[in-house]
Amino acid sequence: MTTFAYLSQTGFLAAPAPAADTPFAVAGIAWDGSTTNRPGARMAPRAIRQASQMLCDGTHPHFDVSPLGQLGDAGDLPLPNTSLERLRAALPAQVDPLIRAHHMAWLGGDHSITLPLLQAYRTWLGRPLAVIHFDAHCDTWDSHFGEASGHGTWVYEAMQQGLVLDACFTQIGIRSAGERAAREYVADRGGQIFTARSLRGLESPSQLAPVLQAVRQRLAEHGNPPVYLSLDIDCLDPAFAPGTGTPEPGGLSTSQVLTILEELADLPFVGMDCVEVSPPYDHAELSSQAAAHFVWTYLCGQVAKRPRVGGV
Ligand SMILES: [Mn+2]
Repeated sequence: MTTFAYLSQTGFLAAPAPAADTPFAVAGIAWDGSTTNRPGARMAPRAIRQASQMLCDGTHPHFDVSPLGQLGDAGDLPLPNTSLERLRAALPAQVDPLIRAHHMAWLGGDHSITLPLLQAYRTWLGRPLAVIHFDAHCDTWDSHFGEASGHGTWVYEAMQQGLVLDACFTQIGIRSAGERAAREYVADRGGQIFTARSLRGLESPSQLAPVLQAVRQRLAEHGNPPVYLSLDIDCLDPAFAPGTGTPEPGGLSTSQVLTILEELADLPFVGMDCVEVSPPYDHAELSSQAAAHFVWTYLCGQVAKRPRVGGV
């Protein structure tokens, strides 16, 4: 089974297909059937790969490592692309072997892909995960324009399904319109929310130190559980990432996000996704460049601290 999106192309950082023992891998989930506003995220994996070509040898200036040699690109998963139910039904057979073989970075796709990914990690690890969630949107709605599941419901569903540790769920960059019950849902469940407003003017490691410390302390209080990173590109201000489906002005800067990713790289991460890049609405590849830098920074932070979390 193939989709239009399953095309031969150069891998992320020009990495080859992963071998069985390749420590790290990326894979694309080119699905945007749950987008509620501007579509196009199905085209993001190839745009992010294209943007990553500018990273040359991949050596990161902060971590002083390159993931090349330890990284493979498994391409875009061949999946149904018009039915969320069928997409989610088809995902485990492809996702499960990848997360057991490699530390994965998933290239979305809209944000509805994160729920089945968390289900896969929850099953694999046998325990709920901590989550660090960058987003303009809380994604805690219990229905989405008349549908029970979509790209704005996965946080609610993940908590309802026991996939995540509510107290170790951290949201960063939240600012969209929404009723209090949705906006504060994660905090009401015991998690932490750092709104975009609360982060205005905080960019350097020292300025962000209270935020970083709060995240660390919460994880430490719960035995430092495995952490999943879900990074919606619309956490960024549209000035930094115009190419996204539901842009929200007044967002984070690329530097703010990079500071947090760099400073928290030592947390026990088990995987990440970067979602909601919409290339048709991008300008000068700003959004796909930011996404490529975020994924690359995450991977370099993990490469720098090998051996891997969990020993796999
Ligand atoms: Mn969002």
